[in-house]
Amino acid sequence: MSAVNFALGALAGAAATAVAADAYPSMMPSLGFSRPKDIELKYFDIAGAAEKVRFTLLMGGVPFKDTRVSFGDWGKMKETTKFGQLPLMYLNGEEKPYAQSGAMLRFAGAITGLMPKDPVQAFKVDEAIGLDDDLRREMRPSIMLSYDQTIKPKEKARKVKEMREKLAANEIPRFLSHFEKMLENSEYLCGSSATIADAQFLTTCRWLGSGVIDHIPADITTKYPNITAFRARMEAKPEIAAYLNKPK
Ligand SMILES: N[C@@H](CCC(=O)N[C@@H](CS)C(=O)NCC(=O)O)C(=O)O
Repeated sequence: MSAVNFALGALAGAAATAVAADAYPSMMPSLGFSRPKDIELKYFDIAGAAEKVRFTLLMGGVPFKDTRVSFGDWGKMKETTKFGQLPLMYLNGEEKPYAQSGAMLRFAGAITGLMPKDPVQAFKVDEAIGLDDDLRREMRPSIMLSYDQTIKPKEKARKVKEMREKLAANEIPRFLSHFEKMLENSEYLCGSSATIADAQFLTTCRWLGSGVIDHIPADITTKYPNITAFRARMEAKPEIAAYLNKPK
């Protein structure tokens, strides 16, 4: 192919891409590779590790089967699963699922276009996700302790309270201040449009502010105006609003 033909081909390709983008915006990210026709996401009937994936698929307009597993059924199901954990994702009705919510999040980002293809932009998104992972890691010891059956209830309650009060006073505000700053001059964590990092951070904001984590005040995120506006902006997205307002 001559240089001229190559350039014309590239221009024609760009024009066709622009037309397709207008006509079928949700198809755009899948150009050049196949998007599965059928996606099933299997998880417990809670937000937990799957909500960020659900939010991403919803925002990207990718239909998926949102299967919920009851805790009662989990006991016998656990041994049959890939790593003994949920969530699991099934593509195109295949018998063998994929595991790991972080991998599912990036996959969902790739097929929706909510994970930037540009390496530097993707770097920023992964950086924000890493920060959110760090915040969640800080929470983990007190969460695990609250499920520990080997400690006397009174002693456990005392320890959990002590740990959570420290988290609410120190670590959580420290992380939230970083996110607040990231949202100072942009509507989303990594710029003017939502990415998978926003899907994950929205999940964290909703969890921290849910009032269900003992000793973590439900207003812990509302002291931050940028985070509060971010959460409202994300929750107002039609697909997310419809999902959140769906009667349980
Ligand atoms: N790194 C995994 C962690 C998965 C995980 O810890 N799943 C928990 C629920 S959030 C689970 O399946 N717990 C039930 C069990 O281990 O029996 C991921 O992100 O998918």
